[in-house]
Amino acid sequence: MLGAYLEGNVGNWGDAGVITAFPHFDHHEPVIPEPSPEGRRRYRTIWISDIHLGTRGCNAEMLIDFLDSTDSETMYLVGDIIDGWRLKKKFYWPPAHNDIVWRILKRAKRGTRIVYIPGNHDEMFRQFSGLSFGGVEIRRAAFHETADGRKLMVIHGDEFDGVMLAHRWLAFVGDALYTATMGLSHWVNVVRRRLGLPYWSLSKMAKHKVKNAVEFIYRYEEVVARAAAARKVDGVVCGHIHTAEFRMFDGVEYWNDGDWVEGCTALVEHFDGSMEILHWPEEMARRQARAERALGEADETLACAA
Ligand SMILES: [Mn+2]
Repeated sequence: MLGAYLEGNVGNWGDAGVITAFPHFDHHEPVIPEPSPEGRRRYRTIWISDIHLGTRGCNAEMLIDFLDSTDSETMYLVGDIIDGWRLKKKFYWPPAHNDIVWRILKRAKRGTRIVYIPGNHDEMFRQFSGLSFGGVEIRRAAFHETADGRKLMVIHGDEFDGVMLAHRWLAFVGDALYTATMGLSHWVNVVRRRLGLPYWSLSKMAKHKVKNAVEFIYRYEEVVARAAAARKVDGVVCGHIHTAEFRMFDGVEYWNDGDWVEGCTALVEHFDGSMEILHWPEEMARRQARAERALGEADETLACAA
């Protein structure tokens, strides 16, 4: 079903919300060739979310590197995989985005259990909950049992936007607005001075709002963890707010797998049930450093031999 995009049916899909074609991915080859799956780091479980395929923000190359370096028995796609909202407005689909869909379907074919929990940006797929396409199970939510027997609820996380609505916009107040506000502050004070009014710090107010955004994230994490506790699970895995994190709230684990727009993070479960957040840019940098070191050592050996 994801493939419907790739066959030029996006117009139909976007307008009617109906998928009309299911192309055969077997006949396609990725633009970025996939290396042999041998030698990949194996995990029991991988959680990734907030990929936002179909937007410029998506860090496709880094995600491809991640997918080509890891493998797992189960993989959860925790929502906002495809950005239907943005695609409806403007079609953007570079070959690398195809490659990601290709790799996910290929994994399913190789035997990885893939569970896709649509988020709010790909909510059009929620209507297919309970169905399976190309080996990808679509679910509204999932319950995952770790190797050491903890029960985790897996959801995208936008379910709590309603509860948080009052402060929702604050989460999106970032540095850009803060910087703009600083500029504006100058002109506001020019006018105020002319009117004989005292100095007023707009940036101070903005700073307060950004601090609220930080508080918002913390509050969000707590709300999600409490909802998990109410369902008598040991923890929750979600995405949505693009902030990879682990926290404990009264003995309930809160895990957020982050995103592939800024942070480029994934959550993994090792075979003993322990969990870890992987920061892929750092993993790539470490690998690069190792390769350079190995190259340096090889040069030295050559120099000694000569
Ligand atoms: Mn979301």
